[in-house]
Amino acid sequence: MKFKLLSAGAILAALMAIPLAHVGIAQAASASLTALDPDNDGSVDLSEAKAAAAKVFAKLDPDKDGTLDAKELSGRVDEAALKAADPDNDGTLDQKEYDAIVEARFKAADPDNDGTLDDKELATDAGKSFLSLVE
Ligand SMILES: [Ca+2]
Ligand SMILES: [Ca+2]
Ligand SMILES: [Ca+2]
Ligand SMILES: [Ca+2]
Repeated sequence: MKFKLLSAGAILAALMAIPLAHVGIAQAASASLTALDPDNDGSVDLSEAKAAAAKVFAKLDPDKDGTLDAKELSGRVDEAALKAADPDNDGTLDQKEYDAIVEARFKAADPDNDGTLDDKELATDAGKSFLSLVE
């Protein structure tokens, strides 16, 4: 009888551990990753990054002229990076130019080169510099 009670307790503990384990996994993913990972596979691929970048681009472009000037970029891209990313040299980034920086920073943040960024990669300096463009 005592043994049965213990087993019931053990089963109960096991049952309770399952949802707790799930919560643990959910909490392990950063808010940044969760927001950038609509397919919920635990990493950001380039198409998810570009979709997020397009949303940020629209948000940063209140005058809707299709380009971001230094003011609209508000520190997300510093002067040197803006120059480097602005081959037509008009002092602003259009969506294509913005995408190109996003892609370059995505690749820089992906040292294992598997085409996705996991939470660990997002937490690096390169990962943060990528995040500054997509959130
Ligand atoms: Ca994903
Ligand atoms: Ca604009
Ligand atoms: Ca330009
Ligand atoms: Ca990776």
